[in-house]
Amino acid sequence: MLEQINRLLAQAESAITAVTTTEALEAYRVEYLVRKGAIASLFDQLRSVPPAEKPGVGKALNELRTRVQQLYDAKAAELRSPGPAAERTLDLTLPGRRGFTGTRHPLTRTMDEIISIFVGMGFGIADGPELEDDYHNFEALNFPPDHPARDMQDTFFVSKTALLRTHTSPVQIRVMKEHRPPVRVIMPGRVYRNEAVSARSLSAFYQIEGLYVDKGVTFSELKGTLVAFARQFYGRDIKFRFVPSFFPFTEPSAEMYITCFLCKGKGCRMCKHTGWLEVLGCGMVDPNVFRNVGYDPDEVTGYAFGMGIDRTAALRYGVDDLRLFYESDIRFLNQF
Ligand code: 2NL
Repeated sequence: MLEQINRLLAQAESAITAVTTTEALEAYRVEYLVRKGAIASLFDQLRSVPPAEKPGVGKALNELRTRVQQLYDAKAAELRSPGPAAERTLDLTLPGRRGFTGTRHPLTRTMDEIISIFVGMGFGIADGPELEDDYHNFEALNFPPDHPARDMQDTFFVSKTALLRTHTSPVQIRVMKEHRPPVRVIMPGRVYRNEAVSARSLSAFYQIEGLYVDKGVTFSELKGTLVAFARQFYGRDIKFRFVPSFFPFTEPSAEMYITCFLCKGKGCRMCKHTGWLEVLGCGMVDPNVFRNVGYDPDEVTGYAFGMGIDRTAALRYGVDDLRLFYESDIRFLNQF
């Protein structure tokens, strides 16, 4: 009898380890613990045990019942607890959840794209300080002493002599002072203007300028390069025109326009009903600028151009307020 009890105990202990569902647990209970179960039937046999052995067998039977009940209770608690429960409900056939990855800011994308187009044409990249002096930001660039841009109203002065650069052109002055021609570089960077912030103008924004100086550089090359750029950036089939303009540092100077890609030239809000969009300013480097950096204007010529990245990105993506680029509103940024 004691042997039978031990065999049943070993069987019950091994069987509980195979139980992983509430259904299997219920079958376990029915096998061992109910009134007609395996343990109850051993209790029934207690009647035929010789009286001298009864106390010992009875004790062993009680221990068996207690032990199997404990195994059952522990398994029931385990199946109710969240750990194994979660495992049981893990559905490996469900499609995976897409992880969150960030994207580049629209201004960064625009900047990178413009840079890569010019790098592809053989331009190098240069940068320089954002804190400049009057000489590099104005004087060397042929701004007359009384030019309005030199006024506190238009430029952020940090001290009597230090100012926040209003364009990236001072970098070109530094590059030309350090290197003999040929020079072919673009200068991307942040610039500052003391202006009221509005949908159309910011007090801090990004600009990219380009400069090519060598013997015999012509206005035709300027046009060819900028048209090639605009076709890559805005599309193969754009139409363009160059309109005379003025900058202190170039002569002659021009602005480049392309046909409005929103209305295809018919006139809309984006092109202010002209059918044309201004995309950049450009010109042949003024001989005075060359003299200021120690180049001989009788020996070399060059062209330069500049465009605002913020304006360019706004045109490209149809954004009607430049301030949106700086508000970090995820609802805006998620669209790019
Ligand atoms: C614009 C127009 C321009 C330049 C920038 C330049 C620089 C040197 C000499 C001559 Cl060192 N020119 N830069 C020339 C023409 C236009 O920018 O609309 N920028 C936002």
